[in-house]
Amino acid sequence: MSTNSNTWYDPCLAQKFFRCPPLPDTSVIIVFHNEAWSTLLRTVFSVLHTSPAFLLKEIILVDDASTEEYLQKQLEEFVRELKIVRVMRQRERKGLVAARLLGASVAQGQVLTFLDAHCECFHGWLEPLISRIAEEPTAVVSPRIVTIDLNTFQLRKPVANQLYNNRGSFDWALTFIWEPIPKHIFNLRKNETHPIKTPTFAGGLFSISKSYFEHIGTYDDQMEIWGGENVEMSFRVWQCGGQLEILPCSVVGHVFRTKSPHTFPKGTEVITRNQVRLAEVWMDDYKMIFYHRNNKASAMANELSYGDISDRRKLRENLNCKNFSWYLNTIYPEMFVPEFKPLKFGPIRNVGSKMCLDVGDKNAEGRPVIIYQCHNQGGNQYFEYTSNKELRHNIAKELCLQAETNPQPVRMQVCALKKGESRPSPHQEWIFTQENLLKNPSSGKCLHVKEKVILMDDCNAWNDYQRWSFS
Ligand code: UD2
Ligand code: MN
Repeated sequence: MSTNSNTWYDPCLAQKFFRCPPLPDTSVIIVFHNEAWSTLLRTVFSVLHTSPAFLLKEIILVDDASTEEYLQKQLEEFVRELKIVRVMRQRERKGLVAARLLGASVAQGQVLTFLDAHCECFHGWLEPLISRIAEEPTAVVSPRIVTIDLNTFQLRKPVANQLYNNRGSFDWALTFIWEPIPKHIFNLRKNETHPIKTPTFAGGLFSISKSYFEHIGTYDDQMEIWGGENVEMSFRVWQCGGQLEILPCSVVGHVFRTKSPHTFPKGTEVITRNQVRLAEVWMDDYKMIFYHRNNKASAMANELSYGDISDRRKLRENLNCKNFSWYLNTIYPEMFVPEFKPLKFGPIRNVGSKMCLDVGDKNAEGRPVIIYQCHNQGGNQYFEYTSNKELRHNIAKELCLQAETNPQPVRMQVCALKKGESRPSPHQEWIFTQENLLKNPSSGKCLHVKEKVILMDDCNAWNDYQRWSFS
């Protein structure tokens, strides 16, 4: 028996993990590309220092064609002393999926535990993960991830006795995001020892039974470099009968970076390609919601230039996986599903300035909208005119164009109309008039570009700065 030597939460501390029948052991797989020596070794040593020996079979470091000199011979010689640590090389840069698959293919543990190369494991991190898999072999389990400060490299320990309150979500551009656990679910939580079901996972730090990993189709091995594989695996695990969980008693630190440190040998388009592959395999008609928001993805889908996905479709069939609508209704009923066929969607061009309405920033909530060169990429210039006559920008949050009283600029605000309702708040209702004005009926005013500021003004069909086209 091993006790969880976690120090920040009594119920976690009190957990006992029995060795009879013996718990499975695990191979820890850490893939890296040009990772700094200190962060990589910190990850390795923290695993060695915090994992009970009987659970830790080996640590496999998989180098994804790093070019840094110190990661070559020097690294191999250094870890040779550590006995259960070894280095494998992927000669050609292929990305994290291929590297993880290479590690998994030689792993000897019964459980695979993946970690990013800039982590620090906290005492007692491993026992909950392994014992949960022993109890439920179809569970794919993640630790609670805490932040290692990007500048000071300090680990921010969890606040004692505060219940963990995050789970994984995604937006309709298919990026993984965190969200607070909805109140009605949070209120059912008794303590941290219970698994939290999560609609998606961050994808870097998790344990899975090795045989279940193989059963459920490992990864899409055509996904390159970085991105998309976490959302793919999230949908796949749920749709094909598994479960994704966060175990808050298990705590691991991770350095979250603000900018990608990676080079993309074939361009960042590989991320879009990975996303299109996952949308085509798992999302059924809901893929259209993604394509509306990402013109490049939509073009790739039309040109069929995302590679062959027949093996992945076959996998879905062989495993008898449920459809995406089941996933949304059963696993993630809280997810807002935008309209499949809004009345109009795309960029909104102002006739007078020949520029486009733009939310200006990814976090657009509460910000004035701006006018910007039309770029036809979707993103910040994506709007849809819903059947309820709102102008929504809804890639992540559901934001609506809101008429303010002149001289206040017009802003993006959280849409007042919620799932299942049909009348928008008066300030968020818009009519496209025959003269191409955008009119807010409650105030009787029209959307107007005045010296680059967008505000409400008396309607004037002769003023091109009040005329708009939705392409
Ligand atoms: C998150 C995940 C990451 C992965 C990614 C989506 C966490 C904490 N992190 O972003 O694991 O799922 O989303 O793809 O859940 N790497 C390579 N070759 C490459 C690129 C990256 O080996 O071409 C390695 C990299 O050194 C690192 C790991 O893959 O160890 C993940 O990359 P990241 O740390 O840049 O991803 P992150 O944390 O931003
Ligand atoms: Mn990372």
